[in-house]
Amino acid sequence: MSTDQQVSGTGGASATVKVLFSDHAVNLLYQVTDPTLDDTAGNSYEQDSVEAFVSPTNAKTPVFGGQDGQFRVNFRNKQAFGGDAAVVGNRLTSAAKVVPGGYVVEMRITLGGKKLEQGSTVGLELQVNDATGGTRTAVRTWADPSGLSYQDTSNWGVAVVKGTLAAPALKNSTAPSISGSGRVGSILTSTPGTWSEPAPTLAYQWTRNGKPIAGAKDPTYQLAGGDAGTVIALTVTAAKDGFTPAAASSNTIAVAKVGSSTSGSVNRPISFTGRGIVYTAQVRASGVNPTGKVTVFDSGRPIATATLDGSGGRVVVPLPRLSSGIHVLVGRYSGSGQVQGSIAWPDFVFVFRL
Ligand SMILES: [Ca+2]
Repeated sequence: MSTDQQVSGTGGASATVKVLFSDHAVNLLYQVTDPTLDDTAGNSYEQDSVEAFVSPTNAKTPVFGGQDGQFRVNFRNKQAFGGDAAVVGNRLTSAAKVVPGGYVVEMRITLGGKKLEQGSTVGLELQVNDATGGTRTAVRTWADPSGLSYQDTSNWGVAVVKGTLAAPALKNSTAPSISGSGRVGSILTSTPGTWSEPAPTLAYQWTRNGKPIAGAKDPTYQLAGGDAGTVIALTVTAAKDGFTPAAASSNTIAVAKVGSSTSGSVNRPISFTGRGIVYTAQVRASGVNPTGKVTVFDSGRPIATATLDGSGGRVVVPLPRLSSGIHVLVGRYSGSGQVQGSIAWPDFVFVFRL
């Protein structure tokens, strides 16, 4: 675009301007033709400078609304603002460079949270101030011939977004981390890591063996029985308006198996050869339903095995026919991926010959 509207003076400095919209900002590149550069005036608008007038809402009001701003940058990159400084004062990033026959200015102006998409309209005016000998001798604009752009937005031009806009992605700078003892019942704590943009909105999801744990969405996590013998980690997702969200995962913590206790006894302490005997074992593990096998040893020799069905740790082990005499029976639980093994106290059965 070019500053073809002569607002005051005759001829004078002019600019061609490239306008590029990114997801939540307008980016401007002014190439100014002005062979004699002057910034001796006290008023910044009387120095050789370019201006952008930006109305994210494009409301065309006769006075500035809260989101409307005037952004001025002189050929030495000195900035000045018009509008509500508390709203627009931190929206401008600029650079300037003197080149043969004039100067170049880059501006990036964010739009106060307005998210652009194809077809979005933004109120926009572009201006060049030409200074000579300490006074402003010419003003040229892109669209507004009124000379009132600094107070009346209704004659500003309109920029229409063409094409599609790709939101820049947030990036993780420092990975999240988790710490804790890794014992069932203890609490894991976390730090969320750091991200490429300040103050993103963070979402937490704890994982067990790489899969999300239902409802575990807080910065801390108390290890439950079901976590025993698994690997826990945390995924943090950072989001911010105008950016594509990003996720990063923490270190992992291996959760120790829970301990168990086993008790067991025969159904009759005195029996006879040829009569059936069963050994009933009870395996207990805090917070975990034990699975695995119980093997019954007779004076150190394995004689029968049964598998826990996962319904509370109780299992009945039918024993083979026992010879006459005293038998010392011990049930041994083999443990599982989540539970450590354990051994019952001995139980005795006296078998008499019939
Ligand atoms: Ca000049």
